[in-house]
Amino acid sequence: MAVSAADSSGRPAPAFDVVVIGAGFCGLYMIHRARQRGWRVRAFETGSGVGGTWYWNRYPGCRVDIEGFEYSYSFSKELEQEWEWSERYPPQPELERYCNHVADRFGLREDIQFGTRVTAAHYDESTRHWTVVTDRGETVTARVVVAATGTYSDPYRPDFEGADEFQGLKLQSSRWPREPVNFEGKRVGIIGTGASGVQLTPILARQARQLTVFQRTASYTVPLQNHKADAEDTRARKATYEVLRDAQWASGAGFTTVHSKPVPPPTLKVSDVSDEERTRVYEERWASGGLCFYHAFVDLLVDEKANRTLEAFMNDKIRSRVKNPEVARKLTPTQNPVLTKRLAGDTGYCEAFDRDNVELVDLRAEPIRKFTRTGLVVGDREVPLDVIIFATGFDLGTGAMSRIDIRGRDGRSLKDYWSQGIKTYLGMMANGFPNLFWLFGPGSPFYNPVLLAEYQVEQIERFLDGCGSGDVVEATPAAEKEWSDLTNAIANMTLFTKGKNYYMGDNIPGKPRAATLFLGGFPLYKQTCEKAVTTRDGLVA
Ligand code: N01
Repeated sequence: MAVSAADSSGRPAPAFDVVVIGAGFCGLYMIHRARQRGWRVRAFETGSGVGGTWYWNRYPGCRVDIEGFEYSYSFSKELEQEWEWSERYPPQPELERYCNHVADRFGLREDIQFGTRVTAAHYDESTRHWTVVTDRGETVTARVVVAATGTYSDPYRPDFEGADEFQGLKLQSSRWPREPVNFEGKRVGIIGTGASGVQLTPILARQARQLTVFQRTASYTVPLQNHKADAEDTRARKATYEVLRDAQWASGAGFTTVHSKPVPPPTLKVSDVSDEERTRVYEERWASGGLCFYHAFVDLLVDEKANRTLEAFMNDKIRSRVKNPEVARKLTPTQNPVLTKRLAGDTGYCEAFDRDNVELVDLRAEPIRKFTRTGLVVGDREVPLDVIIFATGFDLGTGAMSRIDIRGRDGRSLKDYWSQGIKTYLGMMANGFPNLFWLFGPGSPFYNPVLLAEYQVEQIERFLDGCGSGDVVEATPAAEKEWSDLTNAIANMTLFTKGKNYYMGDNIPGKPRAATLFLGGFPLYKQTCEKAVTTRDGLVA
């Protein structure tokens, strides 16, 4: 795409070549590339700073559960070498600092308008421009709109009876206040036991007078084995960074390490190895910590028998971590095959329930009936509380984009378009929405979000570079259908469809059940993108 001027057919130039919505990891890289190309870019960010997920999720204990070396940009060798992670799994404040460092180092801040939410984006067929409207009443035009609005960014808070009556403090994990909250002497309740609830629990167990964790579905958790960074290890890893990056790009999900060393993608099925070897592999990965079980064997997410071997291993670990057998029973997941409700990396989660001041409430036995002025009624008892924390998740993928009134050709609303199921081409665009792209959104692969940002931004550039004098790119209905069918067909081959989970949209009442993310692995995604940008078969000419 050429820098905007009046185009060859004499249409006037828009105010910007590209409008970017959001300044998290994805938005920052989009801004950087647009600047490098000489495109006039304007980004709008609701928050007062950069970081996206790492700006909003500032609850105690929040940290990434992919190693910092892997969860960082690869586009600048200088950045890789100069940045120092202080821990194996960096905490939220450090990730936010990293995003600020990137914004300053590459001069991105001047193109970001903070404290501004985009409320609408409408396509005008006659000018082939988008008109973008903000909550400050501004209107700007752009040739291209890129939604970098995040996939875990639209908080979901269930509608509980009487929720407004509660007189204590209500907090949402993903909208945590900037000022520290003092929990000393307080009776605190956490609703939700996904990754956020799992990280909050052990910290609040130490701070609060009484902590009650309200669990509807237990999560499998694996100790992170986090530790402070070691100078010698950091030096060695920086010296071999390229080996790590190659392994990441070749992997299915963009995280590859075991004991902090990259390993190749798995080739063996569980049944290819003896029981002893399988246990050795599981123990090694347990000792390594975190998410590495996702790449232990090729069939863990597609074969129920294989999956059950890991379940049995994990169930034993829960029993070994918790003294009270009744609590261990409640903490043992029964609803979803292991790895399909996302594994949570934890630091002392199970052990926290051995404390006298911590109670686990099984909401399947005692459902939440209502909120009162002074607490929560579960089953036939009231739990008195001073603070209630909602760690109740997100409307994955579609949530953030559907909040914006996005209208494509002929006034087609994106929210309506997706109301019967998600339709995308390569998880980056949709038919009827020319020059609208999104990053790590609906239909995108389940992959390390930082590297995915880099990959998708570069594909968007390639799509735009090949679009000729009309400067418009749009997916054909056939290409969109093919990609969406493939996304759902692959999901149906996996165990993700066997339980209820946010990947299938099950956590949001009324959301049609469909795969929100592409689960076929990054290599297949990349191969399909390469073909798409080379042949351009899937694009409206
Ligand atoms: O959200 P979740 P999250 N009554 O959707 C429960 C990333 N992340 O914020 O399973 C009672 O996982 C719900 O129960 P159920 C990461 O990708 C990463 O914790 O629907 N409970 C569930 O237990 C993660 O997966 C980190 O039955 C209700 C919980 O709320 C993703 O963000 C840290 C309920 C929501 O869990 C989301 O994690 C944090 C109701 N009506 C987040 N409605 C890292 O470590 C919902 N729940 C990097």
